Order: sequence, then structure tokens, then C-alpha cells
Amino acid sequence: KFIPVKEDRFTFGLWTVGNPGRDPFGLPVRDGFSPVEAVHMLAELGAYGVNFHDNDLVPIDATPVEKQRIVSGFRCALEQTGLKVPMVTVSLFTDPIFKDGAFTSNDPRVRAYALQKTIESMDLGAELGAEVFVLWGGREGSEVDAGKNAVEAMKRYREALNYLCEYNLSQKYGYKFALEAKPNEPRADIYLPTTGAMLGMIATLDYPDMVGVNPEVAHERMAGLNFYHAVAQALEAGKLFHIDLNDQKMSRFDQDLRFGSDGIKEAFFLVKLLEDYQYTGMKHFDAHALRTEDRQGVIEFAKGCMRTYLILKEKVAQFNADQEIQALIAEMNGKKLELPDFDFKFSPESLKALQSYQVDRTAIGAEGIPYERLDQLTCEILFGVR
Ligand code: 3MF
Ligand code: MG
Ligand code: MG
Ligand code: MG
Repeated sequence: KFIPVKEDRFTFGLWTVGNPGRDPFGLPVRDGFSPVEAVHMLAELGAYGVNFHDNDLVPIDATPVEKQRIVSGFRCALEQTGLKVPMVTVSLFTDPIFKDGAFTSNDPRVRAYALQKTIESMDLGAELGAEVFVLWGGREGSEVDAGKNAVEAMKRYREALNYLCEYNLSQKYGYKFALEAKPNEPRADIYLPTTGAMLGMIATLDYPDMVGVNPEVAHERMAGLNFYHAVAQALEAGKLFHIDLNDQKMSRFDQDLRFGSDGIKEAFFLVKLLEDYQYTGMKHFDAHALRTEDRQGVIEFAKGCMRTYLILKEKVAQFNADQEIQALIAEMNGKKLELPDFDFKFSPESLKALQSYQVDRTAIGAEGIPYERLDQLTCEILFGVR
């Protein structure tokens, strides 16, 4: 029970299980799994796929011959295990050239290099069958707003995204781009800090249908926001192309905790959202094992992410089948009420009906809404006592 299978569409990044436990204050504590080791380990655990930044696989200074050797070794591991590469991304934040951003840099040489590096990553991903290309603007931001015009930054961001969409079409790659928002870290402030801000930008692009979002639990929580709400908005807009699952204590530094390890109730409603609305994309764990762990701990971490998702999925089924809970939800959604002539669509007739609608404001204001009972029942499902 709770053993992941390919159909669950769980994926991990090479950078997640490859993470050696370095942090800004401390040295690496373990050997992370190499790309080939990661493929074998993840396949054994029942994951569906593995994702990577260009330089997780191929070092930035690799020669074309080295690149070919690395990619063919990696491809060989994929073929042996059947693991897929559903998503690829590009590092536009690690190398010093990107210290003041990539697509939004003031320096046109940096902006050109960022595009060049991204299209090379798109080529590599396409070769391995990737269908989603994630863009996280890790250093698209600022500390000193005097030096970088935020209006120009938006124009540059848009120009780069439009260029990449054109390239995608010109090569017939068929990628969907998924933009990942984060409010801060590593910059003091990152542009387009939330999923909602990304959705706003997407609507202004030349090919808005080609571009969606990749929300991440930790990022929205760092901004003090409700992740479940952010994902719901993206899903309803048809823009949930990918998702980064992990966990995070609210409003702190970027923690990338194991999925479901901190905000259990929020994780439950997230799983419920994805399952109830039959999200078919990848469930990608963008997290890493605690710095206390050795390589066995990394395996426990990866297993735990998937197992927790599957446990919550079972809790969702229990919640959806619980008659008392469902009756309460039906009641608070006004299922028993009728407004005969009014359907909330504007028309001259419905306007008349609305204007003559007799509302007993005082009586309605005095009615209780049983959220307390509903929430307690939800908690009891999660506690395992119901
Ligand atoms: C940073 C992130 C990134 C992105 C990745 C794009 C290193 O907080 O979440 O992971 O997810 O760059 O996929
Ligand atoms: Mg395709
Ligand atoms: Mg992150
Ligand atoms: Mg992420």
C-alpha cells in the first residue's frame, strides 16, 4: 500500500536527490546522487521521470565531445530503467554572469547569452523527449531599484519569452513553457513574485496559450500566501502546466522540505484539488533531504514525498465519501435553496428579478455556517481517527 507506480506521474529533479547538503553557512555533507545514479534510484522507487537544469547534467564548461559522452550515458540509464524526462529547465542563476539577472539584465550581452543558453537547453530537452520547459527567473530581480528600471525589466522579460516561443515554433518542439514564481531568494526581491503575477504577464505575451505556470508550495508560502488558492486560480485558468511539490514554514528562508512535512492540512487540500480536478501533469518534487542526512536519508526523503502524496490521496477519497462531511458541504453551498427567476447571468429579465428579490438580510445574517464542525471532521480524517 502507498507504493508509487509510473501512472502516479511522480518526478524529481537531478538537483533534488543530487543535493549534497550545502547551504549558505555550511559545506556539503554527503555525496549527492550523480545523474546516472539518480535515474536508477528513482526508477527503483517507482518514480515516473527525472527533470534537470542543463548544468545539472552537463557542466557549463563541457566541450561538445564531453557533452555528447555525458548525454549518451544518461540516455542509456533512461533506456535501461524506462524513466522519462518530462521536463527540462535552464540554470540562469548559478554562473556569475547572471549575478544581476538574465532576461532582465541591463547588459544586452547577458540577455543574449541567456537566450542562447536557454535555446540550447531546449534542444537538449527535446532530444530526450521533454514536453514542458520550466523557467524560474531566479535572479530576475534587484536589491537596488535605482539601478534597474522595473518597467524596462518587464518589457525585457516579455521580449525574451516571446523569442523563446518563436524558437519553439520554428523548431516544432511543441514545448509548453511553465513559469515559476518566487518572491525572493536569491535576490532581495524577484520580479513577478507570485503565481498570480506570472498569470498576469502571460496574458500579455504573443503566444499566451503556449505558456502556463509551475507553482511551488515553498515559494507561495515564503510570500505568506495560500498555495492551494494560487494553484486553484492557475488550474481554473487552464494554466497549470507543471507543479513543484515540497514544503516550507511560512515566510522564512527557502527550505525545500519534504512534501507534506509541514503544512499537512494545506497539502491535503492541494492533493484534493489535483485529484478532484484530474490534473494530468507531472507531480514534481522540488525539495531535498535535510542536511542531517546521508545517502540513505536521501532515499527516505524521496520515498517519503511520494508516500505522503499517496496517503493524502487516500484521505481525499475518504473525505469525498464521508456522508456527514458531504452533507455539511452541500448545506453550506446553498444546495437546498432556490432562487427561481435568477441565475446570476445578466439579462433584462434577470435584472428585474434581482431588483425585486426580497432578501431577509437580518435572518440570513443570523444563520450559522457550520465551518467549525466541518473543519474538525477534516482534522479527524487527517489524524486517522475517523
Ligand atoms: C528555486 C527553485 C528552482 C526551480 C528550478 C526550475 C532550483 O527555489 O524552485 O529549483 O524549481 O530552477 O525548475
Ligand atoms: Mg512534443
Ligand atoms: Mg524552490
Ligand atoms: Mg522549484
